[in-house]
Amino acid sequence: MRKPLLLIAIFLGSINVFQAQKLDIIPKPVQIEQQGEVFRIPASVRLILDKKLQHSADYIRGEFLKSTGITPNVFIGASQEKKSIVFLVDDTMELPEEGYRLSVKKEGVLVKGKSANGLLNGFQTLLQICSAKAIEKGTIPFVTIEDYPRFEWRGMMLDVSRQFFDKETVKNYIDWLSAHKMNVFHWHLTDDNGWRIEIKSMPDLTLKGAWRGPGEVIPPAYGSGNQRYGGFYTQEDIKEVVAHALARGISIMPEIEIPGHSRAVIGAYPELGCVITHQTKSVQGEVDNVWCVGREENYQVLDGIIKEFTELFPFEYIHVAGDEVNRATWEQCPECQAVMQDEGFTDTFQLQNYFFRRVEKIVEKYNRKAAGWNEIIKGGQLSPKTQIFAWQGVDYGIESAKKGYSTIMIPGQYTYFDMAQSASERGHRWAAIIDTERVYGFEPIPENDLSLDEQKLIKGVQGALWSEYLDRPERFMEYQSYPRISALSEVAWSKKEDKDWDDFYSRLTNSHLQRLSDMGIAFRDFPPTAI
Ligand code: TNX
Repeated sequence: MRKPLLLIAIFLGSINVFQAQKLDIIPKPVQIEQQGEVFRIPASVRLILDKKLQHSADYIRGEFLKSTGITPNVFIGASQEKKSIVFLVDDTMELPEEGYRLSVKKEGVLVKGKSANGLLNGFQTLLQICSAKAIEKGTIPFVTIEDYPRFEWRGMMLDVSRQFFDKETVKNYIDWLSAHKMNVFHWHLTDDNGWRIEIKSMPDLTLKGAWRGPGEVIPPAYGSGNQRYGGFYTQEDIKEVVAHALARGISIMPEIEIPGHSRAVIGAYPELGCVITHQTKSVQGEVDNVWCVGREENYQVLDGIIKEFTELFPFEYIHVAGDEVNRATWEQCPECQAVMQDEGFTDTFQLQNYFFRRVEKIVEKYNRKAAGWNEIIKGGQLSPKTQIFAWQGVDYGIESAKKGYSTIMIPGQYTYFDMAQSASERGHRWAAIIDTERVYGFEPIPENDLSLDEQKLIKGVQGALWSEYLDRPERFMEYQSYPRISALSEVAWSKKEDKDWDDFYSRLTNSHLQRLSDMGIAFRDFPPTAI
């Protein structure tokens, strides 16, 4: 008697699984149930947005039209009218902050979340459902979804110093992140090869420091030939991009590269560097690229720069770098040596720690927290609020968490998208050759090496696109980013136990690559479209 029932159950179960896969959502939601029927979107559909989502109204209207071909009538406020699509904040819901529930029924579509960003995540899922290959345009299958992220920090960094990307390109980049439910854009705004943000109190940072090549203070670099090359964002541009990101649920963490990687700054304001006779080179072969940390006036200058950053960026973190500092410079600098003697330091990592303790104080004075690359945990304690970005490898993230710091895993070996994707492709190779499957296989929590409390300090995961090798038309940046960021988004969002490369690959190739194409992304195809 029981066997047939069991068989029917297995049969129905497999239909359900089959249907769920047809929606091809990336990153994969936590729970999804389909009912088989569809909601037909009326031509005059009403989209009713909670007032907490007002800042996203234009964005939502535009994206809905692109995905469905239907222009919605958008209303702000609360209403449960039939056949409409309703987005409602309910802060009493038992769901993580950025989670959402989505239901599509005969009566209409309801997206509920605890926060505006939760609703935006639900909106991205809705857009993906509407654009899945198996779905008839203008319809939405009946479905119930409950979904929330695994990690609260799901970031991506773009280096706009080595190559400059204009503000429209950056805005597009942010749109694509948002489509993958990523929530932090880490904007690497300064480096040896160009300072890209207008600072009113120090105009030469951009007048001089944003340009390289003949006649400029920064030598030509990374394939830009002998042409004058450069560009920067005005403060108005920055405000525009920050608002654009906010409407898409993305926070922007700006980065100021200090005290190393500062050739552009020191070219523009030589007095900020150390006065030394024997130059040594940084890892990337630069000279004169380190701030003098022994000169008192430099801390006032930094205070002024950080102040302007905090006026432009509302996010809680300011990234103050600290990677690959050519500390040998400080060994020859009398002012740095004087500080070392006064403080009783025996090595330059202690001097680096002294510098960052002072920078943290400035950042915290403006009610923000500092973030930095993993080298800054050397040489002494930091403020417990400071957040560490473990780029040199998972072991560095383990060390950071063991020391009690909030840690973001961004290991070069898995999430550096400037690395080549196969042996024959362009890109850096120092960390690894990284194809999409390798990114997908990355596990950010090294369970065997950390206690449960330490594991909680792994706040999230991030990718990085350094741009030394992006010296080709802009679209090369897209080729390096996608679909590797699609894989990263699933590492960051979906449950560990739900990860399955074959299943991801089928969702990717079945529907998602087409979505990337529709967004205008010149992604790397399978097999690669060679470069
Ligand atoms: C190391 S990652 C750097 C960057 C380079 C990158 C190239 C990090 C914090 N520093 O300056 O662009 O390698 O892969």
